[in-house]
Amino acid sequence: MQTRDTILALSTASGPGARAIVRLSGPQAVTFLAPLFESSEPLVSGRRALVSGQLRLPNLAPIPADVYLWVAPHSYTGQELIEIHTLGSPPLSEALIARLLQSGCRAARAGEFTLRAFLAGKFDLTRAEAVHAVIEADSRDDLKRALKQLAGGMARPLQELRDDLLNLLADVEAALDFADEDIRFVRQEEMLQRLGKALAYITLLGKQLDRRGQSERHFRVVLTGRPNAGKSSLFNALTAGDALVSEEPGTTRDYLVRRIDIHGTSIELIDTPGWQTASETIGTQAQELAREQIERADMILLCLEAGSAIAPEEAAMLEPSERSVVPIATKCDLHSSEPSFLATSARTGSGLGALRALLEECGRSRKQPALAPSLSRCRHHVEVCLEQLRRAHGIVLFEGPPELLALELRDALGQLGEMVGTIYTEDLLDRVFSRFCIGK
Ligand SMILES: Nc1nc2c(ncn2[C@@H]2O[C@H](COP(=O)(O)OP(=O)(O)OP(=O)(O)O)[C@@H](O)[C@H]2O)c(=O)[nH]1
Ligand SMILES: [Mg+2]
Repeated sequence: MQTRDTILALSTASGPGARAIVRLSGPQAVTFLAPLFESSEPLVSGRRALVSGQLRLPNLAPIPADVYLWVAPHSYTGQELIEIHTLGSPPLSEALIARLLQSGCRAARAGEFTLRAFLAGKFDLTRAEAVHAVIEADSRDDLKRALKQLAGGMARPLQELRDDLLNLLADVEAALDFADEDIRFVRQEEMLQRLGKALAYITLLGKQLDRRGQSERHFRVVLTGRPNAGKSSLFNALTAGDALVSEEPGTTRDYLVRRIDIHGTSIELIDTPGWQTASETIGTQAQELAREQIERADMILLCLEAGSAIAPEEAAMLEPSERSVVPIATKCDLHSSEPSFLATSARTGSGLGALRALLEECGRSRKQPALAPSLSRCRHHVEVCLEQLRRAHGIVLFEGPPELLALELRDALGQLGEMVGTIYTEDLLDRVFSRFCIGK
């Protein structure tokens, strides 16, 4: 993996903007920038520097710029790293990049800055993927999860597990070396106990990954609207559920979740209490929980009773926004006039086919959450590792050959290594880092 050349990329979005940032990473970053940059202060002073000055580019007047510099190995990439912050003008960025390329920089490939950080041992693969997920997150939920992973959610406990297994392997191998002398380094009971601990741990890890993955897999659709709008009836009709329904407004107090499958598309449907101004504590709590559900939803079905005028809070929800809000006319069997929204009746079942088709379509075309590839990659390693540890456990239990035990332990460690990226192949790195955009 080539890291000796100096790479560069525009790391702000291309096009006009307030500021443009050009990043350089590599052993010659300062050498390449120095001839183009004039300042009264020296470029390199200490581990980190911010220097203001002017860019001197051929046939252009001096352009004000701020240069941030991190000295190796104290930077994101572990190399000399420079960020040139200047005016956000596309012809200017192009001229600057062209000049730097001429002097010998190379254009960075997608994710190459983060790849260098990884290769410099700045973080492990699961964190690299988390960086990608943070950049790509397009919902608050996605972002929260990605930030959690970035904070080292997986790396540290995995490290502990690897240390335990490495110690175990070392003991088994030591015993192999002295096999002729019939010395027992670790008693069978202790070995079983240590393996049991590792097994419990990796099982737990698998569960955690599952839980994280679960909310990623389903398309979350929340039913909301005024009290008595017919939300629970629609929920029951779509899920064959048994949510309470009555003519009393305020029937639903707590939200309800049911999973449905429409031609292979998994949808999580959530019934919520009607909007209320109730001041009782339980009502307020329930409203708070419902709001949370709405915030986490991929799609909101706003239930509007056919024939009743649109209330201001309903109109507000229908205003264009980032959220996907779909108005649904309910109880259409009670009204003969043609509603302007998707007309449904929980009682007669009319319009439910169209609603299901809409849910299926939206659920299917939904963008993959940013962490999904990382999760499924980790899941695979966890499963294989679990299988190997089970076999190792069996070998100890039935006093099988220690050579085989060492082999299983080594393979299990290999899986963990691949998961965090201490053992990696170029192919894997390519797959992970090519998902990044250029400049990251
Ligand atoms: N005729 C007819 N009545 C309906 C239909 N859907 C719901 N209703 C009636 O409308 C009333 C309220 O229905 P719910 O499903 O409980 O309404 P909700 O929006 O869940 O109400 P809250 O939970 O109180 O906010 C009940 O009496 C239902 O029987 C429908 O499609 N047709
Ligand atoms: Mg209800």
